[in-house]
Amino acid sequence: MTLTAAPLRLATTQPDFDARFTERLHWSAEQDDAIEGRVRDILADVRARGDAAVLEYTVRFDGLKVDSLSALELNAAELKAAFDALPVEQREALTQAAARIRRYHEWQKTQGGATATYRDEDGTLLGQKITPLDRVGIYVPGGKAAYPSSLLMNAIPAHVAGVQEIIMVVPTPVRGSVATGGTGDATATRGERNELVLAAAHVAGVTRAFTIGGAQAVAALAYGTASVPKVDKITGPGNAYVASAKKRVFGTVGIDMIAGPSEILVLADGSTRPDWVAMDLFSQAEHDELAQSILLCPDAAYIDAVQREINRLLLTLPRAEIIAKSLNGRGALIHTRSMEEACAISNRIAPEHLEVSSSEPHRWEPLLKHAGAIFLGAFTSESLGDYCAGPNHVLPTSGTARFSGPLSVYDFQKRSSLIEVSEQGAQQLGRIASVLAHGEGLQAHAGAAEMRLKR
Ligand code: HSO
Ligand code: ZN
Repeated sequence: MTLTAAPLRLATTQPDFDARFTERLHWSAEQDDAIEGRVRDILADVRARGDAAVLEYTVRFDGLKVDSLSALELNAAELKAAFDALPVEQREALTQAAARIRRYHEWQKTQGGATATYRDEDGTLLGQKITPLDRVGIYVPGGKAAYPSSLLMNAIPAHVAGVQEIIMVVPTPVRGSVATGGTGDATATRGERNELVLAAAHVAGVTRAFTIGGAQAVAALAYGTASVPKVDKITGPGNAYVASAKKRVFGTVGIDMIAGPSEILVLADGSTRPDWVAMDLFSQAEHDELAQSILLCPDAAYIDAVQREINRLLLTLPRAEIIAKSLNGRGALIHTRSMEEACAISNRIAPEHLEVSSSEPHRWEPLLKHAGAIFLGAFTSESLGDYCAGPNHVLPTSGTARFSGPLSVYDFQKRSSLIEVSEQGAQQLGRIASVLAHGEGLQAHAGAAEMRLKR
């Protein structure tokens, strides 16, 4: 059987367009009750027994034979050693990507306002102060989903925000363990380390790491154990167990978004080489069979040309099978009446990544309201944004760009209000507060305000 990829062909003029389009877009994060139950138990166990529980789960799931968590800890010097051991080409690429990501987030920090106050007519001082979180945990998935670029995208904004301590957790299962789909009888003291991830951690300012993963690692970070310090926020992608654990510990700690499969939407006016567009559609499809790649274009002949390039290029890629499943199951090539209509449909989708592959990207950009990141012009491939353009690649998926944006420096800062009432200010505010407090039946509130009134 030969592998083919044929995204669903649709035209906005067809009578059943809305129904077919809506059906294609649909994606739901199915909640697996069995996973939820197991995660609840693991969280409770780590909360009660700390290190001992984390160790047991790591031995059981990852196949590591160690008897203390300290054997699974990496300090700053060890992370640096991983960096130093890399080939020079990788060291340079990581350093250059990190520098661009850092520079962007440093600029972003200056755009989000600063600690500031103003004074009322009555002398009352009001304002807000911005402070970084003290300590954050970054989850890095193990195995094939472990991306050094994602580590940079999570850790650098935290570092730029001024977070004092950034702790990484990354599972390093032994081949043949439960975590790698084996029988669980492996016995090694060190699992499969992803050296690029460890090196990226060094570049991004991570000073401490534990080679633990799963719900047990999330629990350790959220509750703290004798070895793993309790953090204030946990960010970073993970499998269904990790996502479920993060949702459960939310409230005890902060969390970032829960990401769905990757998405790309290309809005094309037909001026970009069709092989470029085909490869861009592949670039997100290759992440995941459930990833979604969509082309919107007012030129039917151009859509045909992209489909021809899809046929030609597919088999050149090692991940052709994943790409084909993604494009056949969730992809779409949509013929629109106009670029304006294409923009309107893009807004309905609210994609994670939106490429405006047009000779006039700035003509269309003002019409685009909902997208995690917008890539303007034929040379701006989404993959450059994934690695090194500078802005964050942790983006809202599954239409959540309607109400949220990229991971940012602001996710690692918080604001506190500042209030200083003068004696004069206390007279007027005291009277207002007193009336409202009596109305709420809260006499101590009223008393606190009234005692400060001049008799
Ligand atoms: N496109 C992914 C990020 C990534 N791509 C990492 C390559 N490596 C986020 O949607
Ligand atoms: Zn990507």
